[in-house]
Amino acid sequence: MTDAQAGPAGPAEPELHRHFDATIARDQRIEPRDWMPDGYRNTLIRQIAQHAHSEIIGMQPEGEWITRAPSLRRKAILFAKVQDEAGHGLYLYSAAETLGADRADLTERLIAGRQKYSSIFNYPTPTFADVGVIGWFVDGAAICNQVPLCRSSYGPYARAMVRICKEESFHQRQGYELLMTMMRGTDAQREMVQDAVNRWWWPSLMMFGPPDDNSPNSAASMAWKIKRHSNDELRQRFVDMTVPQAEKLGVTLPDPELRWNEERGRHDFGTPDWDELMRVIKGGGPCNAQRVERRRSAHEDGAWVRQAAAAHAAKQQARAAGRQTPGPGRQTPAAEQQTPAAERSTDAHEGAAV
Ligand code: FAQ
Repeated sequence: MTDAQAGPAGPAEPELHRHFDATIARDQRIEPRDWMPDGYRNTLIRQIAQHAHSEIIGMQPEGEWITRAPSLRRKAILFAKVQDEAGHGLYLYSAAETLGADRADLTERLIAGRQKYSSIFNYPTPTFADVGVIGWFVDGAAICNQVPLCRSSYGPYARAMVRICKEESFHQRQGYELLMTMMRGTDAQREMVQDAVNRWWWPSLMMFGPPDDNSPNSAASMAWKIKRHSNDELRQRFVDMTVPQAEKLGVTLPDPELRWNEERGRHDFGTPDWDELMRVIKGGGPCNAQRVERRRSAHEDGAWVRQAAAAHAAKQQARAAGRQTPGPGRQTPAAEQQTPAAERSTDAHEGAAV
């Protein structure tokens, strides 16, 4: 950009817009300090916040099994997985903060029902096979959806997704390994796995969102390269990936229309119940009220941790201000310079409590 194009207060908006469009067209990343249109910023905040909320609420269905896991090994694995999900939520809230969102405000919106989270976490987990099927289907669907997000146009979101996807991939394998073990067990265990597969299959297909012809955000999100593939394309990839895994496991996917289509080189499959998806998104799923209420009470229970951390941070700041001209030989201890990390650890605490 030449100086002639930039006014005294910097470049004019049309020029900034052209620069933004050119950056997207070149497949380069938009970073927090770059100019971006309001629509791009708001779409990202909406999607990243929904994604973060999903990770945090998503700790609940499996978390219910931590105290009831059938062995120490399974308990340790499940504990680590649920803890990873807390971490994913925190990376994502941090990514939303780079866009100017306020984390406390996002949490308030979730609790007040003004921001969404994934429909999938509103279904119950009555048996331990549900833990395995969540790993296999839900983390499997998350991988299909999120690996392309590693190439999303917004830098902090794309970078957060790299680590998240590595961990989701591990989660999916642990779910599949758990189910393999159960399938080698008794008839009752095999029935338990099939029952969980029957209950989670259709809700897992709904995770990818409404069909393309009824997805109001897709056109803009794809033009901005926030989303790289359509909802239906990712749903199809998930089906194609999962069918051979189901065969190997020895379970039946509950869809009479599911079959290989030689011509397309892909599977045909039935239509999910889109009315059910809309009902669950609007709060009418089997566990919506319970999930949000649990999140609200965890947030309230964590209030004292946030207050203590804020008081600690204020004390550190006051000390640092009084020490602006340190005497000879007096060094500022490294730990005292890290107040923001101390503040962040309260959120980690709270996430872990969910
Ligand atoms: N549930 O126009 P579209 C995980 C909403 S993380 C609830 O197609 P878009 C890890 C949508 O927000 C799972 N709401 O929207 C884990 C929009 O609402 P609005 C979460 C849904 O954004 C594993 C409206 O419907 N993953 O699983 C759903 O272009 C195991 C219209 O839809 C992400 O968030 C739904 N299923 O596409 C944790 C990935 N579908 O605000 C624990 C990132 C749609 O306009 C255990 N997000 N809606 O009123 C995305 O890729 C996209 O946001 C989509 C939706 C694909 C979810």
